Order: sequence, then structure tokens, then C-alpha cells
Amino acid sequence: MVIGGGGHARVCLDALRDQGDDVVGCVSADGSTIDGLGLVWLGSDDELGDVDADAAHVAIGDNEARARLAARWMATGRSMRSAVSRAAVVSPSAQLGDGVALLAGSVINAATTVGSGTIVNTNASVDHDCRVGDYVHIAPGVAIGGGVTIGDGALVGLGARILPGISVGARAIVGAGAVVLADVAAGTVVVGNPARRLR
Ligand code: JB2
Repeated sequence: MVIGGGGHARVCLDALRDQGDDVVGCVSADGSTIDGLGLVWLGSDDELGDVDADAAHVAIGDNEARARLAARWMATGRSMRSAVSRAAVVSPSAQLGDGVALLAGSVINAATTVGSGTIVNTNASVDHDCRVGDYVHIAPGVAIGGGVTIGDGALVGLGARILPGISVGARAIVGAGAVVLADVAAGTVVVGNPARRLR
């Protein structure tokens, strides 16, 4: 089943169906049900323990919400399911955590590690020998060079570029279109080309 019923869930549902998964429905906070795509609303988070499903994919874009709901689901004793599009390209030497979303056109190159619950969104690429943490969101169209480290919970915005060997700290935000030439401290926001600290 899917946790979340908004825009990101619509995209993840395609990837789950690519894998041949039988998706029984979704649990969302507001009763949203991925309208028109044939998913049944199974209830709110209070019903998680009662849902008849072997595994869940948490399909919510917000990193903190995704991590919180994944922990709540795993506390029911069941597993996280990844959603890997048939149009994603993943090196045989890459290592993937549980519950990742690798969407259409994403590329994970050799010897790269992608942590649990992380999203590599449409047409985003992560080159060789990178370390991407847990519950990170790499937005559509991002390009990440080789040997980059991205800390847990970071957000790399639409179309950003990160040069080889850079470190982006935990929960940092890289603004859309930024070009990152220097390390980014944990919890900071950087924007622009070259990327500079906003706050
Ligand atoms: O606590 C929660 C909760 N909070 C929000 N529990 C559960 N079970 N569900 C929760 N949600 C659900 O997340 C809402 O009920 C809603 O179904 C969904 C949020 O939908 P929205 O379309 O606003 O965001 P999204 O996370 O699906 O997509 C965002 O992130 C993507 C990566 C958007 O910004 C997209 O444009 C973006 N591509």
C-alpha cells in the first residue's frame, strides 16, 4: 500500500505498478486517494496497524513527514517497499536502502549508496561513489557529480547542480537551479550560481 495520496504518490504509484506490485490502497491524512488512479482510501494513520498489506511505500515529498510515517509503519512490524521505475538506471554496484523512490529517468551510478526513504526524482542523476543519506529528496532534473556526500534529510531543489566531491550537510536545502561549488553546512539554505548561504 501507499502512505500519502497527493502528487508524489501519483508518481510513485506508476513506479510501484512498473514492478508488478498489487497496490491495495492508500492511507492519507486528509482522505486524498490519488483520484482517478483506482486506489482505495484505507483510512488515516490511526488505522495503519489494521491495514491488510505486507509492505508500504511512503510517498510524501516532505522529508520529515516521510521519515516519521516510515517509523510509524515499521513499528507495526512490517517492511518498507521501494518504488523503482522501469525507466530508472541503477548500477549493479550501487547500494539502496529500504523504501527508496527512484523515478523515471533517474540514474544511480557505480558504487553510490542511497539511504532509506530517499527520493531520486524524475531525470535526476547521482554519479559514482556518492553517499546519499536517509530521507533525502533529490528533486527532478538535479545533477550530482562523483564522490558527493548528501546528509540525512537534505533537500536538493529542482535542477540544482552539485560539483564532484562536495559535502551537503544533514537537513540542508539547496535551492532550485543552484550550482554548488563549496561544501554546504548542515541545516543551512543555499541558493544561486555560485550557491551562497541564504540563512
Ligand atoms: O501525517 C500524515 C500526512 N501528512 C500529509 N499522514 C498521512 N498518512 N498522510 C499525510 N499527508 C498526505 O500527503 C496528505 O494527506 C496528502 O495526500 C499528501 C500530500 O500531498 P501533496 O500533493 O500536497 O504533496 P506530495 O508530498 O504528494 O508531493 C510534493 O512533493 C513531491 C516530491 C509536491 O511538492 C510535489 O509537487 C512534489 N513532486
